Amino acid sequence: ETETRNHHAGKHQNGGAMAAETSTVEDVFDDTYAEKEGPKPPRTLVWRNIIMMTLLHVTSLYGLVLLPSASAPTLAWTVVCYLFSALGVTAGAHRLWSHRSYKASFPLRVFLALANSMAFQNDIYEWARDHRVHHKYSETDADPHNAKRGFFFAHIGWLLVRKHPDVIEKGKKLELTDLKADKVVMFQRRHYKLSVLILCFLVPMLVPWYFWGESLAVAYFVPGLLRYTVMLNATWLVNSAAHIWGNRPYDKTINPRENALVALSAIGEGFHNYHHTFPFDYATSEFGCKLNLTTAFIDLMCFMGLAKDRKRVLKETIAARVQRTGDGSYKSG
Ligand code: ST9
Ligand code: ZN
Ligand code: ZN
Repeated sequence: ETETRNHHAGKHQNGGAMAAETSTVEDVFDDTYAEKEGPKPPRTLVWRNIIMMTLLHVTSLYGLVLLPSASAPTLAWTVVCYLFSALGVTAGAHRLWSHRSYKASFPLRVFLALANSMAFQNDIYEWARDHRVHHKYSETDADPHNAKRGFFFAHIGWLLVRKHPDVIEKGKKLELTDLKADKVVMFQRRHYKLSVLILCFLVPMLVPWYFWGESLAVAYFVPGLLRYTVMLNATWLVNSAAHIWGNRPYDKTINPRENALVALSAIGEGFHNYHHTFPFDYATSEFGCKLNLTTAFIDLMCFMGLAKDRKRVLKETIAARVQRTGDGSYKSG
């Protein structure tokens, strides 16, 4: 009830025009859902995923071995690919498409969809659907990466087993018309496999080989596989580490926490107690650009006229919430 009110309060800061469109975003915790009684359904391993993920991590270790033989431009390119793919998740799938926390113009959405394919974390539609159930049914059977099932499950285990039936049952009831109406999202979904082949594997590998004569092996294993694996793990740490370790200055009744290390590697997505308390805030943090490259990027896009209507929470709303539900660890700034 309070959550809902806060949610709308946040929206109205940007004028009534936003309200009609965004009031359908279902990212607010639903405390009316109760897990089903009785024994949990059996855990079904998905061997294809277990084998592929193991292979990916082992071959990425070879990328680490090759790292010293990579040229300086290849290392710089690796960082570019990391940031580019990370933004496709943070500014794209997460803050724009899952939470609708700001509006992006068509060219920016195309850019973010391309970056998102480079991240290869499921298509935007599937990512945002899973993410909305994660917020709405956080840390219950209907949460795809329910952190109550432990670090490993929240981190990677959830991608290696069949989903709990409640995830699918609840997910099918979510309001997703905004995603279905976005031509960029639907185009990426239709051409997902091809876009991943090109953007996650071919482009990172061929650019250093073609433009500055890097060996194909280094180009494949470093900006390709190693970059992909590190970026995946940085993302997964939000679900595992930031649901386990850190302070809860905004709401001590939920598990998500403020974790600066995760914020750093996930370019701004580690302020997870704040984010689960105020999921519609475009900065996913009270403190704007601090340890938060994604917020700086969205600000830059607004400055360039490619984005608008950033939603923020009023300072008074935050202060009241800290008083009411915080764990006492709150520090301003
Ligand atoms: C990856 C994703 O890594 C990472 C997401 C992380 C999220 C982080 C969030 C934190 C905050 C943001 C921080 C960002 C930080 C970024 C930092 C960057 C540095 N609702 O899925 P299936 C339906 S992906 C409704 O097969 P199974 C579905 O439509 C890595 N319906 O379930 C289908 O129905 P139909 C690469 C749903 O069989 C049916 O159910 N990708 C929902 O249980 C079956 O769907 C992989 O590794 C829903 N929520 O299999 C692939 N879910 O047939 C991983 C499903 O009618 N995925 N449905 O269409 C899989 O292989 C499978 O999904 C599975 C489950 C094995 C995990
Ligand atoms: Zn979370
Ligand atoms: Zn979120």
